[in-house]
Amino acid sequence: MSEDNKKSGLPVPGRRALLGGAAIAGAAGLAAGTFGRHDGGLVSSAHAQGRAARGGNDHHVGPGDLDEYYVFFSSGQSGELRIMGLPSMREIMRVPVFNRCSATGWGQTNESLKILTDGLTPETRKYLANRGGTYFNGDLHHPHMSFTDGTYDGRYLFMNDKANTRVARVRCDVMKCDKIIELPNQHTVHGLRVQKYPRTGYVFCNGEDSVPIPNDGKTAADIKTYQCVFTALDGDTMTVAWQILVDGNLDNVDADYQGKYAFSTCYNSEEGVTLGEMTSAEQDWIVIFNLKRIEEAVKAGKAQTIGGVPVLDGRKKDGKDSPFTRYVPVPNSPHGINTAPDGIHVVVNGKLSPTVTVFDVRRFDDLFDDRIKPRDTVVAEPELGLGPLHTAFDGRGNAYTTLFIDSQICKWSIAKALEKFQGKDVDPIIQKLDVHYQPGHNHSSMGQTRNADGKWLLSLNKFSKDRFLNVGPLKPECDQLIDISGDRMRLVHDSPTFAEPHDATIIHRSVVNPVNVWSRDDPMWADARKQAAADGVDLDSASEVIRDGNKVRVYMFSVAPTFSMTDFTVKQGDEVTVYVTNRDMVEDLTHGFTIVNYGIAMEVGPQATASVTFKADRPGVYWYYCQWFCHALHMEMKGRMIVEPRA
Ligand code: K7E
Ligand code: CUA
Repeated sequence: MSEDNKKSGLPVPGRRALLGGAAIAGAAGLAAGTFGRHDGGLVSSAHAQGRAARGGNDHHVGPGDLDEYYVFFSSGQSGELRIMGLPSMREIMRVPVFNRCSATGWGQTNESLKILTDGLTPETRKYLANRGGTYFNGDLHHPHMSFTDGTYDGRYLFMNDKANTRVARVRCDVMKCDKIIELPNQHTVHGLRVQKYPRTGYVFCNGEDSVPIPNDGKTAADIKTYQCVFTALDGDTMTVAWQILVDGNLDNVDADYQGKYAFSTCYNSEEGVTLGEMTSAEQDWIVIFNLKRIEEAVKAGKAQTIGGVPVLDGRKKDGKDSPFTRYVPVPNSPHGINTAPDGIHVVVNGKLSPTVTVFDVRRFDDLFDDRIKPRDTVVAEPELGLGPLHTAFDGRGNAYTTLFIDSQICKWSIAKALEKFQGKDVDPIIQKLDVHYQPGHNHSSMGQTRNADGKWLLSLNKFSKDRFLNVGPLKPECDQLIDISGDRMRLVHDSPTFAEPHDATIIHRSVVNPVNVWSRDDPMWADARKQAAADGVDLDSASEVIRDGNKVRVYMFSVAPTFSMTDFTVKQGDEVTVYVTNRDMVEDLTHGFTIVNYGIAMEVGPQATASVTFKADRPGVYWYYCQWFCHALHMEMKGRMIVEPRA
């Protein structure tokens, strides 16, 4: 029972009556096939009765009120991280990561370029040398917060770039990206989750596509030389701890609550390169990684160094398992893999199979010691509906699985699924709820931790079709908020989002504690501090132009509504670096620095320093101005850059 139900003192429907109704809905769901709308009537009548009568969660957040949860959303091919409030579903902030950002200058400031380029492999650096030094796009799928002792600890968020094989870290104190690393040897990184216990620790990264290692073109046509890689990053240093070669490919990943295992789904055990080949086998598998054995082997020097990182071999040889991995067959093309908050069960979602496969992690020790067979780790395999992709949990023993093809969320009982697998005549399905339409990921509040609180569920739907005003052929996604605090799911809110939130993490606000103002000695502008010291100027108070050959460094500060320099002069062809320090200490007082017709813009947060380097190759007068509204005289917060023509 939820807090709200307890408080309201309303009777909660008996489990027995509920299951009776659910069983009928469930059976109808399976029989009616693909596009049934079994629960529509229930939902709207529930809505009409109103929340008070039902005793559900209140999703209304009034003006000035704060949300109870942060939602950290991915943005898919937009490449950024988004922060929403739940239950209001208001978008609160966007954090540029793999994209470029016009507002903040991400991808243009020296501080962001350092983060975007430092972790690239030498080959990529070479490739990007004449293309601005960094990629312009990213495909951010999976944002996950660091853990301590099985729950979120508020330190970092980690996220993958499927498009350019990178992993980024966002600092939760300032909500800015501080590290990006490209994974060597790997081609794409898709599934990403973190070590839950004892802490993060590792960030687990699935390679999805296979290429030769090294990918230098010598064997490009020979698909037998293609190889898929699994990576464990060290989340503290953002360096590769180890990699391991696997058979097949890798899709999604999760970890246990003991700190012993990570496990990934594989949808291409066929190692095919066309759709037909990839889906031809009746079964694929999950790979289980034995972290302790891998660590010991790396420590004992048994790993090969490839691309500068230690690599072990987790492939089968002549049908025999490696010490590091076990492959467990599951029905065709599994997708999501989700560890339940009970710390015991892991749910693998069938995608092309109407089933989910439930594992008991306590059996993995026996599996690695060869005391049981791979499939002996399976404890349930209920049939839920068409296109199961991802599963969320409420901490009360229920699971919520997205059915992509059926456009539904299926709520089911883990305990009942286990009983059914034992041969008992029970139906694990409790309720099916229509969502609109084609859900991918779904998420419950705190549901990926030990502290799942069973209040809210988000369904991230890939298609919105008719749910919003028509905006042309490109439609938004549709994220739906579902109240799961009662015995039945209740849809309470639709929210459009731009391309394309795959995944989200719903975190109670008590865990997340960002600052309001930067600390002056933040590492973000350590290079600027170093340069200023070398130039003998004080970042906090300097208004100076330092000439160093044809390199010119301009130091200024800002206090609303002025820059400390009304103008500065450089020569055509100079390489100019402008450092702006925001001396305002007031919460929410961000300044900016934009140079007109030079394509230059950056954000300068309160107490922050930001810098940008460019070639002053256009002579003339160019006004610079502050582009973040900061004062009644914000329009007047400007000055002139004078570029003297070369004779
Ligand atoms: Cu879209 Cu998590 Cu990349 Cu499933 S993944 S839907
Ligand atoms: Cu400073 Cu607007």
